[in-house]
This record gives sequence, C-alpha cells and structure tokens, in this order.
Amino acid sequence: MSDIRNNWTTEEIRAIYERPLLQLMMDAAEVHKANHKFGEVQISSLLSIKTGGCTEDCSYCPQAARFHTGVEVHALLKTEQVVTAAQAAKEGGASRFCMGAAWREVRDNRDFDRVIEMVKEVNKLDMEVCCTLGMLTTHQAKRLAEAGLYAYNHNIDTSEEHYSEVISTRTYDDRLNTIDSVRKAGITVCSGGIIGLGETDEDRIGMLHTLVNMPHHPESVPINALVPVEGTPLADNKRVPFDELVRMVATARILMPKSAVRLSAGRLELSIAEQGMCFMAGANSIFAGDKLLTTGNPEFDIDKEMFRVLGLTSKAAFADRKATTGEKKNQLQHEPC
Ligand code: SAM
Ligand code: DTB
Ligand code: SF4
Repeated sequence: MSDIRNNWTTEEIRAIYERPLLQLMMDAAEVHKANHKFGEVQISSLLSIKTGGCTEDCSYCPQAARFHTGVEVHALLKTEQVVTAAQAAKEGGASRFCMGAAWREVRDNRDFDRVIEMVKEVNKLDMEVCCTLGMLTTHQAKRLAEAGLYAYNHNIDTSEEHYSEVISTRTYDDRLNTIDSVRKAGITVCSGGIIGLGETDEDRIGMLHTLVNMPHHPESVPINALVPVEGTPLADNKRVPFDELVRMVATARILMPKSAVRLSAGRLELSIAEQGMCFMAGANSIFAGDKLLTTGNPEFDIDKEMFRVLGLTSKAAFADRKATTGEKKNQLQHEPC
C-alpha cells in the first residue's frame, strides 16, 4: 500500500513528473495495482442540465456568454428529462450520473430547488449522483448533501499562478472555498483540471501540488485535455500530445493512490492504444456517452470495443458495492490524514 501524504513539496512532485515515461508508467501501475482492482474502470455519464449563457470568462469554455461559439442557450431541463437520461446512462453501464450547469454560482432560487429534486430522483436509481453547478455556499452544499448528493465536481483547472491567465471573473481562492464547503458537508470531492491551456510543466506540477496537499485528497481527479472550441480564446491551442496526458495521469496516480483518476475531456482524439497507456498509468474512470456537456465524446460502441480490446471491466455504483461488500462511503477512498 502506498502512503497517503498531504505534505508534498514541489520538488518531490517534479522528480516524479520528470521520470522517463515508461519508468513513470511502471511506477504508477504498481501504485495502481496496490490500491485498486487493475483494469476496473468507473463509468460516469454527463448531462448538461442548463446550457450556455454563463457570465464567467473561462477562456476554454464554449458556454461562456461572451464568446460566440454557437452553443445554444438552454434553460434548466425538467426533472423528468433528467431522470430519463439518468436511466439510459445506467442501462449503458454508468455508475455515476453527473449534472452540469453553466452557472457562475448557485443562487437560492426555484432553479436550485429543482436541482435538489433532480438529485433526489436520480438517487432513487441507485446511481452515484454528482453535480457541477459552480460556486456553492456551505448552506447550499448542506442542502445538496441532505438530498443525497454523492459527489460535487469543482475543478481548480490549473496552477494558482496561471489561473488569472485563464479566468478573470473569479479567483483560485473562490474555487478552494467551494471545495472546502463541499468537503465540510460530507459530499465527496471531484476536482482536477485541464492541460493544454498554454500552461508550463511548472503549472501542471503546481496544480497537482494544490490537489495533493488538500487536507483530504479529492476522491475523484478528472484530468481533462483541452477541447479547443471555435469562438473561445483558446480555439487555436494545439491538441495535447498523448504522452503529456499519460505523464499527468501517472503522476496524479502516484500522488493520490486511492483516488479515482478520470481520463476526462479529450478522449475523442485518442486511439485505443493511447487510452490503454493512460489506464496502465493509473486512470480508472472515464466519462462515457457520445456527449460531454456540449462537445463530443466517443460513441458507446467505440468504448465497448475499447473495453473488449483492453480487457477492462466497469465498476458497480457505490450502492451496489455497499450491498455486496459492506463498504462505507467514507472508507471508500482513504484513511483520515
Ligand atoms: N459552471 C461550472 C463550473 O465552472 O464549475 C460547471 C460546469 S464547467 C463546464 C465544468 C468543467 O469543465 C470546468 O471546470 C472545466 O474544467 C471543464 N471544461 C470546460 N470546457 C472545457 C473544454 N473546452 N475542454 C476541457 N475541459 C473543459
Ligand atoms: C470535468 O472535469 N470534465 C467534464 C466534467 N468535469 C463536468 C466537463 C468537460 C467539458 C468539456 C467541454 C464541453 O463538453 O462543453
Ligand atoms: Fe461558466 Fe463553468 Fe463554463 Fe466557466 S467553465 S464559463 S463557470 S460554465
């Protein structure tokens, strides 16, 4: 078993990050095998429940109102539409259902009441329910927890130093405060970032440094490769080379041995072999379904073929695991640190 540590120095992280790629992959695979069922992949499904028209200026995001990306604005979906989508995702093998809203922050209004209702309804399907709704207060996080929310996604995206180059309408501390409220409410934390934003290796190391030194490691760590979208300031950024993604996944796996490392946006550009290297290097979660929030993702049949070729299996939802193993939500990821 690997140690869970929350006192990593930047130098220690850099020493891991800079290992020769095959060595790094082997080291990460070892940590992965010691802490997880090798080849088992948790499948999440995403649904945009409120699309576009967002007031923020996140320079990667097709849903920011100020960029002309062609994304159609859509008001909050009806609960029945969301439940139907969740049911279909479950039938397709997803154990987690994640609802995303293009909001800067949650407001205490009727829309939030409706999201609370959605969380309760999807929970009845025995799926792990996740939301990503922007900034939250402690009180709002508590309401979500009481409704049965399992996870909250709130990415730090990049290093603290690079943050203001990417987003100017909120601060890194705003992000960290929301993550703190989520943690205090007893909801599991899903937090990671994006590579390909124009950041340096030092920024990538800095982002991992922030994640790993949180009082508890996030239970899920999404590693997104930028999907450049026409109309956004980052539209012309180069696609992230696959080896950089593998390096990021492997370093995250070694630093956060018990967390789920999710190979997130950007899979459409990766071959089965390249994704296979990410799974070898410790990725054990994906978003499945032909759409992320507004951009494309591999079709169901393509992922099914990938699972067959690589011999991957899908992980059951927490509720099902609890029934068969007696596992408790808080013992899911790691001991107190
Ligand atoms: N509005 C909420 C927020 O910002 O937290 C929730 C939705 S937001 C779209 C969720 C995450 O998607 C962002 O934090 C970012 O990491 C990721 N994301 C958005 N656009 C992306 C893109 N073009 N490529 C890769 N990841 C992206
Ligand atoms: C995460 O880290 N990646 C997902 C999810 N969390 C919400 C979102 C990716 C969005 C990619 C761009 C889009 O489809 O709009
Ligand atoms: Fe809005 Fe979230 Fe997109 Fe930023 S990432 S513009 S907060 S939807």
